[in-house]
Amino acid sequence: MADLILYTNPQSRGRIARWMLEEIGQPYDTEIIAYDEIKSDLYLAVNPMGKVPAIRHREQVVTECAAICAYLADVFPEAGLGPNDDEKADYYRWMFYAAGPVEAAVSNQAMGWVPTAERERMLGYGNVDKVIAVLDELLSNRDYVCGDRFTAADVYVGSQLMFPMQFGMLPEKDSFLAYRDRLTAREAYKRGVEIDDRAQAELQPA
Ligand SMILES: N[C@@H](CCC(=O)N[C@@H](CS)C(=O)NCC(=O)O)C(=O)O
Repeated sequence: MADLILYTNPQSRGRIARWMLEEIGQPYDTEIIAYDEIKSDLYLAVNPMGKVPAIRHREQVVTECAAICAYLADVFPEAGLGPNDDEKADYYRWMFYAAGPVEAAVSNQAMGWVPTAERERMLGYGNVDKVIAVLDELLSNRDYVCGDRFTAADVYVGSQLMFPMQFGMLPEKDSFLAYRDRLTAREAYKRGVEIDDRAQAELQPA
């Protein structure tokens, strides 16, 4: 049994953690959690939120995709996916931006909730158009979150952008499409997709 376990469902944000694990290249085991067992006592003991993904590394559990990406980059520095000193500002800034403002703006919009102009200042993201414009400007000026080098921040920021875009929840800006093409060309990304697609087919045989 590996030191590292991924708890996931192939139709979930667990694909983000899977991609990150494939980038890290360490051996790991997978426990597929079906949606009808996600609120079981057994799984709630791993993540009391009853949400996937989670990872267990030795005796410790990490939940939240952004934290999982940052944690793995940190504890496996040999993969070179954490930030160098001069990359830390961008790395943390944009990873937290994607986990906070981007996630909230995209989710609220998908639920059909749009804040009134007076309420925007109470929200961490203001409005969804602003969130998109800031991301567009960032990715129009650089290839990766930290400049010209791929890091764990790209696994997370890229996923927060690619998954909503795939479902029409974010616009297909040129900068987003070019970034997506750079990320999806990665071998680790392709391996992750293949593993999860296979797991999904096994859960729902044709
Ligand atoms: N903030 C969490 C979100 C995790 C999440 O929402 N997972 C969904 C699947 S994408 C889930 O487990 N839903 C099952 C449920 O709530 O019953 C993260 O970033 O990991």
